[in-house]
Amino acid sequence: MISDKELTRISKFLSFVLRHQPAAIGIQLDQNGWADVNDLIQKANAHGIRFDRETLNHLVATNSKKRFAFNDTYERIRASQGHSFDIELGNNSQKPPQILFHGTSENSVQSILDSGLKKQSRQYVHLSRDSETAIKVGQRHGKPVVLRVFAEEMYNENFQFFLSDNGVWLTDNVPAKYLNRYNERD
Ligand code: HQG
Repeated sequence: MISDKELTRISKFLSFVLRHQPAAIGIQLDQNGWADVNDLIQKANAHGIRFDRETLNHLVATNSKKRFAFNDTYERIRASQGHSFDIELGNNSQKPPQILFHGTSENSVQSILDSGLKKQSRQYVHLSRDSETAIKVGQRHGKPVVLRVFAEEMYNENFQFFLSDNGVWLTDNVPAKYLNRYNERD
């Protein structure tokens, strides 16, 4: 049985090639972000990341954030969000909840409150429905801070929102006027 540590290593590798650098192992993604599963396995193995189809199925099914998805025929795989290049995820714009959350670090807060949330190196700004998720996201960058985004108001003012297959809300940018610092006691 494969260890959790090894699964995490493969998951990080898949995030790297399916979201950011497919060319690093010589695979190609189509405009919707899909890679051929057999090609992915073969080229990953050739680059020293060894796993088989069974392990990949297990990883996709058990991944904590459901980061990856197969197509209907299980011949192709893609990352559900998080890309650093433009792909068509095929999710239609939809009305978000009134409030969404963004987790960041104390170091970035002032800049965000001044200039808004920017997508930085990714295709979208990532938002969550609940503040707990935002805390976890923020912790990746340092002392976590949660920001509240007035998503419905943005939507009513013609900003687009997309819901990824794994439940992450995506939007292009959040101007500072639609943001404030969230305090659980509010
Ligand atoms: C910050 C993980 C200064 C922003 C997570 C964030 C998520 C600014 C950082 C997903 C700024 C970008 C994405 C501004 C934004 N000034 N800093 N104006 N605007 N920032 O990693 O949202 O585990 O690209 O606050 O769970 O942290 O990989 O984005 O701190 O869903 O599946 O710039 O990645 O998912 O950092 O995380 P990131 P993120 P996975």
